Amino acid sequence: MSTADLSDYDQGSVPDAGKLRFGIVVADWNHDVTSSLLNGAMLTLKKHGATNNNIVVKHVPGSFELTLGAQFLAEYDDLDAIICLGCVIQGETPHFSYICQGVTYGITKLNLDYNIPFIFGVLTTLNHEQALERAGGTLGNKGDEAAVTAIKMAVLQREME
Ligand code: DLZ
Repeated sequence: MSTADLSDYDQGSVPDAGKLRFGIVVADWNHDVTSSLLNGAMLTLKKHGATNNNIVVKHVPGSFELTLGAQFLAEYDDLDAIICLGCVIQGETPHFSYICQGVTYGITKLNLDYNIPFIFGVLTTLNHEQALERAGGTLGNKGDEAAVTAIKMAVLQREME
């Protein structure tokens, strides 16, 4: 059993996000879970200084489409970091594994092909309950964690430019 809170980060260590522009691409599959991830990410970005005007949100059908959705954002907008939010829940067939592999590989490739961070905010769980626990439930919110990671990586990129 897991006890880690995904939202348990050192608030003081998060840089100011006031001058940064973020993209969020969110999958509509398991909408109850992904809308909570989106809510967590938005609140966390804003808590650290980002404004609504500097956050672009786009929806895609499923987690498999996150990679291309994120690439569209990178190509057509001027962003400092892109957060990918989705939730893949294991079913009775190997479909789960293929979607997880596809989106993991896709987001990794985007990170290496573009010079901005693409954040992996995808829950991969055995059931719906585990997903809810990690989307604003007892184990925190992976959307918060993704937002903090986006801020830190965007600032790192700017520092090293
Ligand atoms: C098809 C499918 C299935 C079975 N399960 C999920 C899931 O748990 N989470 C998710 O984000 N998407 C799922 N999808 C949809 C795929 O991601 C994708 O949208 C379709 O295969 C079409 O490319």
